[in-house]
Amino acid sequence: MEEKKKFYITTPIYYPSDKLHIGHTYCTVATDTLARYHRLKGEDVMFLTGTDEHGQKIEDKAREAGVTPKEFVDAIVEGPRGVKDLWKLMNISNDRFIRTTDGYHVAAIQKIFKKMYDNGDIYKGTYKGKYCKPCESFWTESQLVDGKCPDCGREVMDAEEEAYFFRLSKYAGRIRDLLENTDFLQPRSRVNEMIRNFIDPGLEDLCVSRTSFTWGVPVDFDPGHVVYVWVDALFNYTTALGFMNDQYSDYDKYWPADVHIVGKEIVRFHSIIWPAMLMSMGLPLPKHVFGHGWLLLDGGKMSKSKGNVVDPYILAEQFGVDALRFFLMRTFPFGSDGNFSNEALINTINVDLANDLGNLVSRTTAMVGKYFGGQLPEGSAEAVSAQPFDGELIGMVSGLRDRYEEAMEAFAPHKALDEVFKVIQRANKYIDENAPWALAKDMDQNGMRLAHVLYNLLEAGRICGILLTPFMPESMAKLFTQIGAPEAAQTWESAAVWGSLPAGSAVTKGENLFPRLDLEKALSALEAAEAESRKAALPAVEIEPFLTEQVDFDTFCKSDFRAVKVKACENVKKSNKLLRFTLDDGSGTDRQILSGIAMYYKPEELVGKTLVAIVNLPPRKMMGLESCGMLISAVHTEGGEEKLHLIMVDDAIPAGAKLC
Ligand code: ME8
Repeated sequence: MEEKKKFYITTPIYYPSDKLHIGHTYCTVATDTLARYHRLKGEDVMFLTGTDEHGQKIEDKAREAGVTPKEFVDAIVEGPRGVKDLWKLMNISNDRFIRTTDGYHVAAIQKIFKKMYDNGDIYKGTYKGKYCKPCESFWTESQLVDGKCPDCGREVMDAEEEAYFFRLSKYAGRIRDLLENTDFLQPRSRVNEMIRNFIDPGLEDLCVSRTSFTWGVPVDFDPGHVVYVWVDALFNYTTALGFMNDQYSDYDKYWPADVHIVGKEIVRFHSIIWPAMLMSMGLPLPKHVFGHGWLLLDGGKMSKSKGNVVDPYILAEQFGVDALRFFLMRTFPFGSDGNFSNEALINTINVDLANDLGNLVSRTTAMVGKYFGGQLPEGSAEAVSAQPFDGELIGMVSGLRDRYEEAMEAFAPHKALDEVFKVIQRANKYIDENAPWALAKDMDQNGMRLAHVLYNLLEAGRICGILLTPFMPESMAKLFTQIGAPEAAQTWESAAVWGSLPAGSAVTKGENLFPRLDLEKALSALEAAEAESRKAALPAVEIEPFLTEQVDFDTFCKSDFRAVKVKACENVKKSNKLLRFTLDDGSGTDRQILSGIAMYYKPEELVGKTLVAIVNLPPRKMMGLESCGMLISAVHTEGGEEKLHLIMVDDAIPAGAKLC
């Protein structure tokens, strides 16, 4: 038997410092779609994803959270709604998941580091320069942009310490050649960026160890040093196959990778540092690195720190996993930046999925049901009184697989979808051109022609369904059931063979694959879900920390707390905070207290209530009015909202009673 073609594809391994957002989901869905496409073609695919769990940022975040770094990353990777849960929800078909804290990986990294040290490519020196903590990146002064990190634009800090260096400069010529003269890095525009920003200014040796924190792979021959997180991270692509470890044994089978899919800000690591280290190790280079663009929100990159994250869980729950996967691949040309918006998502669902694809399937299956009881007669595949538009549709559909394949091979899933949707639109037009409802008026005369028209529509739907499977696996399985396509008519081969659907297949009009959404309603449901989830993410009830400083008894006894009865209460003019209280404090003379609680109480609710006040504070003027004392209330935070309750006491307690 002919050996299957191997295809090894990877996503970046995610940094679990926060929950993942729709930008990360974009990258993984794209990679999954490509992996599924290669499986559809019958290839032996290895699809790797995982998490990159070391580094100072994680160490810092864990300290802030009061847990160990491992506990911190475990919660984000394995915990509810964590990384693994998200990939499961999004129907990501990775064959393997690596965590860089896995023991086999850590041990392999130590061996790899030692090997590059032994061959002279790693040496000890002193690191002086700038460090961007959020990006875990070292920079030289000349690489900074306006004194800030060139990747994220944030402040960098001075760093100086004894460190190991990798002789990146030694590989500058070979890297330039790789970038300029091969198709290693794609799209081509990324090559120009790399040459201009990094190769032309001159490659400097790279600092590859740190001593200022401990959360990393220890350099086993020099205690105190941990391996730079990017060295640790990049080699995941090989250790996850079993390179320098016994955990797996697929290295010889799958390496070199066919493609690493990465976001544009990490192209530098994958197209310069990574090949240089592989050269140093004497290993073959991956065939391609593809640098995709960013999903932007309001023109800026999404990031948790900017607070404009879009939660993929909410989007998938509101609109369905397949609709979300489709939207990400359909809307943003892979390789360019794109603006994410909820409106665009809803519109794409309505236009492409509900109108074009959904309608084609539901109209066709409904008509097969209505006119033929759900089964076309034998012979309906044969041309009956052929019309020019039959040829046009069949011609377009027959060549679709090749056009789609060309786009997918060029890492352009958006172009592949463009081709499929041109066919879907053509097929919908074919319905109108043939007016099946008119043909159905005279079944004796036109019955076979009608059956042929419907067969052509089912065939167009089937072939589009096959090619859409990598994008929307679950929905396309439903489509095949509805049009009655047997397994043999769902294959890649059959997508190039018009007429593969047996004419008498059982067709059923099932549920609408993609119901139409009401834009306004969908948007407000989304906003409500986002607000709910933000609230749920906040601690339920938060109380003020206890004071550690003690107060002696005599001082405490100096505070004169009294029960006071509200005789009158009103809003203070021109203030939206202050209420003015007239109080009976038992002395026979009214007491006036002003309190900034107008957002919590209406004045009329308080009249007649007995409250607690401290009455021996020095009088204060507020908005020109004198306040003689302070009302006591309880405060806490609930679901992120500040709550306040005045202390009210039993009516049995007379005004003026001392509290002690
Ligand atoms: O970079 N739009 O991890 P990471 C599109 N651990 N893609 C986005 C995005 C957005 N708004 N935000 C993030 C790392 N990404 C390293 C990788 S690989 C050996 C180590 C993409 O979690 C980003 O471009 O910060 C990157 O490709 C991926 O998400 C992981 O980012």
